[in-house]
Amino acid sequence: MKLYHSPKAPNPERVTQFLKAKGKLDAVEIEEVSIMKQEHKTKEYRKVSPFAQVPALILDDGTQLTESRAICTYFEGIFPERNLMGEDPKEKALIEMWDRRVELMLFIQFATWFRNAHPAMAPLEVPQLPEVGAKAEKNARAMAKRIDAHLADNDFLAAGRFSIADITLNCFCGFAGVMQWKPHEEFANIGKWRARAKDKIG
Ligand SMILES: N[C@@H](CCC(=O)N[C@@H](CS)C(=O)NCC(=O)O)C(=O)O
Repeated sequence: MKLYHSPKAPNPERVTQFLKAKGKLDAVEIEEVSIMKQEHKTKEYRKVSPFAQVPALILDDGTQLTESRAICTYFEGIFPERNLMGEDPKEKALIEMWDRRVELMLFIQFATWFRNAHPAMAPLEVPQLPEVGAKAEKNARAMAKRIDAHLADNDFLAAGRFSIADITLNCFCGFAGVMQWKPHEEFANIGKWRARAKDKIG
């Protein structure tokens, strides 16, 4: 099994932090792909990931898996300890609910802002649309505020314990720095939560 990874890119980081939290990072062969050098757009890499995205996981039988959450679901199945996606139907649903909220309402909004506003993204986002970026920034900031309010009464995002939802939010906090935004410094509850989450990832 081989994992194609781009260090510092948030979706690949979601998978490696997930493995790290399980103590299984060393169990997987990792090959690095440079997005900035556009290595993910080569003919060779498109055989691994037809949509030219990172991460991608190739199983020993040749099965291709992309989408960071789907790859995490696979790892949750083969490395059940520590459980990060829920033990019972209620936990599974709560964790998925928060993970999707973070991904769709914060992470993707932020990525849309970044891709449409940052000069380094110009070769990848053609054309860049400043108005789209501005709208997405507003959405991301509003969602960060809602998450901060939720964390005022909760140590972790979902089900009263550390889960993939916290990993997704932790990756987001690191990624936000590309726009000089530090939600964990701007929002006190996110800041306290992040210290707890980092402790669990190791
Ligand atoms: N929904 C996908 C998104 C994957 C994705 O967008 N990966 C980024 C890196 S964080 C990428 O490959 N970007 C290359 C590009 O946009 O050209 C997932 O969760 O894995």
